[in-house]
Amino acid sequence: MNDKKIEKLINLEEKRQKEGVELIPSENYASSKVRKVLSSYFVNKYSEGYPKKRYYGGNENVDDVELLAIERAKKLFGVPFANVQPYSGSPANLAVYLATCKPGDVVMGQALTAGGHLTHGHSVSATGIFFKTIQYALKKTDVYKKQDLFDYDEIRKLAKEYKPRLIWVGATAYPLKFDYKKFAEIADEVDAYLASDIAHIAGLIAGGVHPSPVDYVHIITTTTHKTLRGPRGAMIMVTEKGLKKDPELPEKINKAVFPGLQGGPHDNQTAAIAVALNEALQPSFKKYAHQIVKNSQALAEELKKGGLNLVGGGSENHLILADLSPLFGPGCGVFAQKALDLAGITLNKNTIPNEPASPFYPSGIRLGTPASTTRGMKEKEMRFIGKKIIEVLSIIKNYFKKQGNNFSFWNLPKEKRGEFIKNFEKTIKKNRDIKKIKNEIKKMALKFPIP
Ligand code: DSN
Repeated sequence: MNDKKIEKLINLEEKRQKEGVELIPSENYASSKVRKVLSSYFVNKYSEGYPKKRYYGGNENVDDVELLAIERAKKLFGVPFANVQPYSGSPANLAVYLATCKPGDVVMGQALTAGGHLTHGHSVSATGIFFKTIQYALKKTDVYKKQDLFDYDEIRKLAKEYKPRLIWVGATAYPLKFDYKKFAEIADEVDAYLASDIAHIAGLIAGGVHPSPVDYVHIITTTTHKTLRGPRGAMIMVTEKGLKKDPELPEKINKAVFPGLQGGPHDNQTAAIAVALNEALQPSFKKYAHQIVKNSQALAEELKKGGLNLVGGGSENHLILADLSPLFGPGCGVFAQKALDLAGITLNKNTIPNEPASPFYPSGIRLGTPASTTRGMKEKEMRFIGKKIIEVLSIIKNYFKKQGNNFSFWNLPKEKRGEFIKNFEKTIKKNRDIKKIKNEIKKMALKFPIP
């Protein structure tokens, strides 16, 4: 390769991924086979349509690849239908709307600020612009207690009042298991389609460590690159229950994906999805999925020991959501994200239930264990990482202390917040303890190669 600039950036990214600890719960390390297949000759092909029904010639190999991916998806999740063409999660979810609703229909989903996803009906998403969306939140009380945080009475009340045509169950920031049966009872009572977006937990379901929605919902969408550990991409599946409700659902979904929303599928991506699904069908993947949860629980325990308030009292899956407002006041997740980044620990700021600040300046952090578990890290490493996170948080605490007793970031005038964050970063970058932690993290991380 002689594109020096891109080569340099690839090398820097490789170094970052190797030397740091990746805790963003939606990220993972795909296998080298998956990465290799992504750059195979399938990258060159156009194949609008579906296997054996294409608009272009030369698709005999693409057909077989797509059929393999479909068969493997059906086997892994126990469903009668799968479409493996969606470019990623958001287009997959939009295709579900197109297949089941007309513009202006009422749909219902978990609010983004309560851990849902933009495409479950947020007002800035096409799903909230072209459809009337009702959003449900989580319980208002005892959110740090280990309990199912969904308020089913409230969800039922909203469903009965607004009669949605489509209800979403699924989240991007929910640390506990889903009770799909309860959502199904509500959807059935109002005769709605029930779609579960399992993007975050697909690998856990495939590995048998999280209950499957397959018996309860009509449609399942998932990305393929999170816990499922494949390439970026997505799939839409229809269950037996979905076929019973609407035998034409598979055809409607196929039409919604192409020609409704997309053009030519990314065949290199389809081939890599097929590889990842095969990997997920192996017994070793079950072990991996179980270890993700064990690691998440070990990390959660360490963070609790360090005094953090965790939503849901801990973790039952791959993910932890911590409220930092008792430490720093509202709106301060960004400081943890930035300081931890400088220490080689990557996670993201996130809203918490009953968020007191805003989605741009949320009060929490979201972290998880799919990527570190892929590297072979176990409970011991999680406890080490947990300790380092608490150390970084106490460095931030000291910085805040120096701003005076009554200091509150959230109370700063809006135009001053950016400047305050910049100064914080400048100071923290030079902090000796942060540098020391970064070296400790690097030393530990390098013992666990990435694929
Ligand atoms: N960006 C994904 C996540 O981090 O959960 C959702 O689209």
